[in-house]
Amino acid sequence: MSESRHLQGWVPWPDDVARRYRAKGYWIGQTLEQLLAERADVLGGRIALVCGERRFSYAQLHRHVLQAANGFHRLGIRAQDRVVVQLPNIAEFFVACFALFRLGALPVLALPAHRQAEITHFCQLSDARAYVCADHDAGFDYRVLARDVQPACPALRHVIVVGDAQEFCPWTSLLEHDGWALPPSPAASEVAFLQLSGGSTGLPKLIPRTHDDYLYSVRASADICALTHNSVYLCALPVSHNFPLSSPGTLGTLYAGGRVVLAPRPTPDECFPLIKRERVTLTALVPPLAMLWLDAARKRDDDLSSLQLLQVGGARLSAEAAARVKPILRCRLQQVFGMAEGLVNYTRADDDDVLLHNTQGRPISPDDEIRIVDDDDQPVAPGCSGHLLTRGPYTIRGYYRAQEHNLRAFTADGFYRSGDIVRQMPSGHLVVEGRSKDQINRGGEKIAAEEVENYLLAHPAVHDVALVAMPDAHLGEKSCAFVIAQGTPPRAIDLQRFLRERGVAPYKIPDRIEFVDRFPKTSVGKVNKRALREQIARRLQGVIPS
Ligand code: AMP
Ligand code: DBH
Repeated sequence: MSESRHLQGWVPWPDDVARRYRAKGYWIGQTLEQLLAERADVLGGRIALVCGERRFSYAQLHRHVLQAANGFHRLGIRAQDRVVVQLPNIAEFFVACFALFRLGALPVLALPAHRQAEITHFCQLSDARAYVCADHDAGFDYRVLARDVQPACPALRHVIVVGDAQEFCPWTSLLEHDGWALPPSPAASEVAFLQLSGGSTGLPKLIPRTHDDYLYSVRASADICALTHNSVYLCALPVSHNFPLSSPGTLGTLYAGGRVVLAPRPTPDECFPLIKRERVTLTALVPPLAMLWLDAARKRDDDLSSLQLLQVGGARLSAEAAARVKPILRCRLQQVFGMAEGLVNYTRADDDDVLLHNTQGRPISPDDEIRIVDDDDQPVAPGCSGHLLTRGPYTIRGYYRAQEHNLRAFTADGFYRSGDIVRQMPSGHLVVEGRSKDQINRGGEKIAAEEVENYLLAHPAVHDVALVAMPDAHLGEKSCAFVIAQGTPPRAIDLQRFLRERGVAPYKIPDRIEFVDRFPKTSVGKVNKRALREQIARRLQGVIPS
């Protein structure tokens, strides 16, 4: 494969490293679509996907994929073109993504919660040629969003809508013809799609994942979780999120020949009946949802007896909550500590309760390199906490089109600076102790403080702002904006409405706004966010009156 075929703006692994990963059998040269094609050949009529009352066999799913690939191709979508895909938990997500994989075009995986600000940014940053969305979901009309996004994105030629397309291109029109004029499949070493980063600076970053590296993490995850063709995976979290997509998630289930069941919402009301009806064997949740399920399971008597494994990750799970999973849900718990940039850690089936309840697992691969360092990038003593740096066969070497940021986010020798503070047990298990990145983890939804601060600074009555995490019993953390006003302070709800009107995803809108005259400063004169976090935490405890 010549260098010039590589996607511009992608940082590949050094050649010798790539050769090693191939020689070790991590990268096997199969694309994501080829995996599905192979499963369709062998498993044909077995059910792959359940979406409401619709059931797709492996063969049917793959037939739709080829039809959609043809449809995208007829629209002019070619290898390496970017297509922003923003779909709820519906079968069309898989059809669209695998069709784009077949063409070598790159889905950009937006979340349903993203709004005009984020979608415009993804389209602009990636020069997306098309945007695929649903007509509406959870009371939100994505066609209105598309109308706002399109004028700001000159490269965007097509808006494809699942459902009532109004003036846009109907999804079903992509599936109309069977003129098989598809170009050759892409190389598995190429970038397959762009995943999203929770980020900590400026605007969200895009994460280029290759077929080779992603499928390795998927296969290895499926093996660690012992998935088989009898596994039934309930996708309760948003389908495009890295956790339910790959750890081992929906893709791991399809790899194993099992069955994926899509839940429209992650609530017990939606999920418990689905678990019973489909005899679900495993699912993945973020900690606040796990708590909600535990409470609900105690109060109701749904038949959840098919459930064998509950995975919890995305944010820190308390040891107390971890200990409640087995007695209440009568299934095993697995903690999962992962990142869309790559590295994923799992507790293992044979871990004792101490490891299971108190650690976030150990890496997938013997070739995941873990470095735990102090503020000067020097290794800490074994067992001490420090910054987690990592490198390995499925961890990226750079964000997409982010040359300058990459200098800070990666070391010169290619380690990703995760921004997590961890310590490692002698067994290799990691304990997540905190975070050095300027991010709020709102129950698994990551908020880059600087991004939201910039939105707020655009308000004429805001002189300066600092966004910090505040403790929350349900979500673990919520966001609090400390604001220095310019002139008469605006009302908090006016600032929140201002962000909403600018099309910022709802989860990023500050949960609380505190007006102050000045910020505490560190010795070098930076805003002391730690002091602000402590201030709001004390206020919430009632130590300082509001
Ligand atoms: P992202 O880079 O947006 O994919 O988010 C990944 C980040 O989520 C990690 O770097 C951690 O900060 C956080 N995270 C994921 N899983 C866990 C977990 N089990 N415990 C604590 N933090 C987690
Ligand atoms: O939070 C995450 O990004 C995450 C959590 C668990 C993840 O990307 C993953 C597993 O793969």
